[in-house]
Order: sequence, then C-alpha cells, then structure tokens
Amino acid sequence: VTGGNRNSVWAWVLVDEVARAGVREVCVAPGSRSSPLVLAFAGDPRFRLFTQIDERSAGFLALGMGKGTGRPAVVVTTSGTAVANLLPAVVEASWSEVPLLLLTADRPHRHRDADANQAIDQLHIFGRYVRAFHELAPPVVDAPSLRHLRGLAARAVASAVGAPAGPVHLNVPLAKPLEPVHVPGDIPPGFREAHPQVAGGREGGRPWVAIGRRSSIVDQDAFPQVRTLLREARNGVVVAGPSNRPELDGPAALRLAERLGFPLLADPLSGARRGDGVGVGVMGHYDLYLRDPQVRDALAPETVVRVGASPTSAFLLRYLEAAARVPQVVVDGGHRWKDHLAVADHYLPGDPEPVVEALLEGLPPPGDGGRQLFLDRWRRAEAQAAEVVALELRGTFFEGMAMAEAVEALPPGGTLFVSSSMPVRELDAFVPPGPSPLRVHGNRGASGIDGILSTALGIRAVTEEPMVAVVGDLAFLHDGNGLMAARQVEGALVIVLVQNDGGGIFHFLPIREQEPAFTPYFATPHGLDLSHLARMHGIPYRRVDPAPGVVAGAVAEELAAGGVRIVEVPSLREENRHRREEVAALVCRAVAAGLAGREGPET
Ligand SMILES: Cc1ncc(C[n+]2csc(CCOP(=O)(O)OP(=O)(O)O)c2C)c(N)n1
Ligand SMILES: [Mg+2]
Repeated sequence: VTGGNRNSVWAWVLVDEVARAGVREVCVAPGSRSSPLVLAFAGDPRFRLFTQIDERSAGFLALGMGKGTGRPAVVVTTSGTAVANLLPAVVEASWSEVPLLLLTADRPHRHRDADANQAIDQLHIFGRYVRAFHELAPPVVDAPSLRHLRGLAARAVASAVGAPAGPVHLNVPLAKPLEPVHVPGDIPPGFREAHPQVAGGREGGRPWVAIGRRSSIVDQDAFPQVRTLLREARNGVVVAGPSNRPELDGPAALRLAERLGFPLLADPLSGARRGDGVGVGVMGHYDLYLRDPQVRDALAPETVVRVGASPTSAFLLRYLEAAARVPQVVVDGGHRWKDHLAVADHYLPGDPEPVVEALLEGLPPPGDGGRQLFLDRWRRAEAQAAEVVALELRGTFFEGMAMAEAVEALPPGGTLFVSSSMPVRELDAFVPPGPSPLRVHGNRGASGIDGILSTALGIRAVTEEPMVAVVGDLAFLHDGNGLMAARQVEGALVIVLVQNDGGGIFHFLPIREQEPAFTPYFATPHGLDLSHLARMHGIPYRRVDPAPGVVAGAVAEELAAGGVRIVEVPSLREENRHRREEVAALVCRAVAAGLAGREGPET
C-alpha cells in the first residue's frame, strides 16, 4: 500500500486484485473523479494503459481487447454522462458474450440526487446487460472492508470471464481529496504491519480468492434422445454459427459433422470456415445458392444440428426455417437463447466441445448410404458455386472482390475484422472455406455499426498477427474518434475502407424503391473525403482503383509497411448491387443445373 489516504489505499487494493486476477489492459478516459483509480493503474507495471477521450470508443476499444485475449480489459471513466457513453459497448459485450470490466467513478452518496455537478444515477445504469453490478462501499481503511474489496474484485473478473462471459460494472464512489495527499487519520497507525495480507495482497501474487471458471455442461439425461435422433437420421446438416470461442467451437462442429457424415455449413465467425481440418465437407458459399428455392428444396435436410449463434446468412436462416418440421438440435453454452426462428426441438445449453464429445460417445459411424448421397449433393453444389465465384472474382469489380482480396492478402494465421452491414455478408458469401487458418472477428452480438474502428484497434492492441479490418464508410465515420487509439497500438493493421458513400446494404432491401426518401434518409450519401480524418490522425491513406487484383496488391504492400494504414476502395452502391446479384444468379444457375444432373459420388 502506497499513498496517503483512504482513497489511494482503496484504489490501490482494488487495482492490485484486478491485476492478480489476470487483467492486463486498461482503457482510461480522462476525468477527475476517477483520479485514484487512474493513478493506481498508472503506477502499476502489470498493466498496459491506453487512453481514449470518447468513452463510447473507449468501451469498444476494451471490448476488442476482450475479444482478442478472452479476459476482460478495464474501462475507467469519471462520473456522469461519461458512464452513459459506455452503453453501446456494454450491449455488444453482453450479446456477444465477451468479457469486459467497467470501473466507473461516482460522486459520494451525499452528492447524489442533490443537484451536485456531474452527478447522475449510475446504479444499475446498464440494466440487465451486465453479468454483475456492484456499488462499492465508500472507501475506508479497515481489514474487513479491504478483504471484502479484494474478494469483490476477484469476483468481478470471474463474472466477466464467465461462463457465460460478459460485461461487469463496478461503481466506485469517491469523495475528495482525489489526489494521494496525506490525510491524518485515514490510515490507522500500524495498519500495514497488523494486516500484511489485506494491505499487500496474498503471498506470491495470488488472488485473494482463486475462483474456478464455471463451465456449462448439460445433464446426461438429455443425451440419449438426441443420440437416438442422430443415429437414426437419414441425412442432415451441421450449422456452425458465430462463436466467441471459435478456436474451441469451430473444431467441435467440424468433429460432429465428420462423425455424422453431414455437410458442415460454416459461418465465417464460427471458427469452422477456415483452419486445420477444414476439408470438402465444409460449405461456405451457401448464402449464394440457398437463395434459389429449387436449390433449397434439393438440399433440404432431414435433421439439423446447430452449434453456436444463429448464422449470418439470411438465406441459410430461410433454409432452416423451411425445415421447421424436421428435428433441429441447438448446442450453445452462452448467455442468450439462440433460436429466434423457434425451430429447435432439442436445446443443449452447454459448451459445444464437451457436448459434442458426449453425443459422439457410443454413436456408430454413419453406415447409411443416404447420408453419403446427401453429402455428395452438397459437395457438388459447393464445388460448382466455388468455381463460378472464383471466376467472377476476376471479372468486373464489386465489393465482394475487395473482401476476398483483402483476405487473400493476409498471411495464414492472420486476423480479420469485419464491420456489420455488407462487409460481414461479403465475407460470408465470397470467402471460401479452406485449411489456411484465419481468425475472424466481428461485432455480431447486436450488429451495430458503432465502435467498429475501436473494436478493431482493441484486437490489434492485444494480438501479434498481421491484421486487416474491412469496414463500410458509415461505420468508419460513426467511430471517427476511435482512430485516436491508432498511435497507441503496435503491429500491422490495414483498414480496408469500402467507400460507397452511404449504406450500400439498403440497396438490397425493398426500401430502395421508395424515392425520393430513399437516398437522403436510408442510403445517406455524405459526400465526404474521408482521407482528411486519416490525415488528422497521421494515418497513411491510399485510394485504389476498383479493379481485379488491386486490393490484394495494395493490402499486401500496406501490411508489409506496418502500423495502422488505410486503403480506400471506392464503390458505387447501385452498380454494386447489380453486379452482386448477377454473380449470385450465375452461382444459382450453375448449382441448380448441377443438382438437376445425374446423382453420383463426387469424383
Ligand atoms: C449503431 C447503428 N446504427 C444504425 C444501424 C443500422 N444500419 C445497419 S447497416 C447501416 C449502413 C452501414 O453503412 P456502411 O458502414 O457504409 O456499410 P455498407 O452498407 O455500405 O456496406 C446502418 C445505418 C446499425 N446497425 N447500428
Ligand atoms: Mg457504405
């Protein structure tokens, strides 16, 4: 314990215990009320500190760090609307089940609801979006209170880690003095000597209380029925949805599909689309061909097993909904219910890895020829789609090409971040499955276009591999403040900015017919030259021609140059829609023709 008053001791003990629980990253937004917390973090070499003026961006920066490490990053704010600005990141962390720890300074109790400056009601301000909320006691230096504080800090981190993981909020009332000045009587004489563990923490850097990680396992009673169902299934599909633990859930889905002899429909955020063991049984272009009702019928399953969240592809969702009458099993150990279509008839609320292991125990290998025929049909469809896609990605430019080439430019094992709106959908449709590993992140919890740059920079801050973030121009503008973190991170991050001057996604919706309102209120062209924003932050910015091969070349060069850099790819919204629909139609035609042909094993 250092410093000279109850606040500095209180903050130091809290921060010490947060470090002992394994937290290393801290995002600080400036303010006065939080001074004791900030000084404690800043004086502790166990932490890496980042600063961000805009608390909304600070929240997403920490969210990105949580995604990258699997442990919570801390956000420290002052009192007032500073706290309220964290809500978007808290919602995303909650919905996408990512650990996050909020330490919000507050006015002392006597100032609340009494017209004091910068005092709002911060209690439970994030409602049900946090896994835990605790209002800390007013600081005091006595052994029972500090023991409780140490335990509470450990519990906060444990609640954030889960399972299920998510945001945790500690509200910290602090009265002046906020600086570590000596206050006579604040620290009882001889306190440190009398209570060495309370004051200095447990020996050997151990946490006050080592809390075991909860895992979600499902009662064995649930398995026999599902096992029977899977044993008797004539055919089926496994769908791997977005996961916050793709390195575990992806391989689990792969293993299940392989053992069942089912095709695996792998969402790009599932961990099953790319990486070790991804072979011809893994489908990645289904969004393009499942839009065709005939193809959908020809590939209709008799059983479905879904792992993780609902898939990104709207056409895959339609396919699953069309199969509402067949048995559908959902495996997910997360916080939220993952069946908005209400088609599941078995739900196993456990972590996929142990659930899959348990399901496969005693399950005979698929002997039935029906499964093989069905898998072959899927493989033929996927192969035909892949052929058309590969050809069209060398033809006239569209945004899918920018995405595919951005991925192509990343070395194996690289990290990809995609913003909501079209980038995640271009990834879904046009980036093929394969064994070359790719770590993919996106904010798919609530699918906001907010906090995108900050989330990407947060991931960049805690990972080693080269990284590309593909973002839309509105998402880019929305989190312009996020770029403040660019000079605080190391390593290569190329932001591929798909500049179609507005929300291209709205062109794919029937609302596009509704002019004159459509353009100003939906597409929202801004006509801004975004390079100025980059220049303000000192970030190298380059605009490239929308033509085959150009994005791959530019991204590879910029990755090699290192640091945070932006590649702007201009696109025209309406042209892009036409071209994308043309490519999808070509895929559908090829796949439909192939399926209409003679059945037989793939050669
Ligand atoms: C915070 C938030 N506000 C609004 C939306 C609704 N929305 C979804 S996509 C989109 C347009 C995004 O445009 P851009 O980032 O340029 O991507 P594009 O559609 O052009 O690919 C909007 C406004 C949202 N998802 N999140
Ligand atoms: Mg756009």
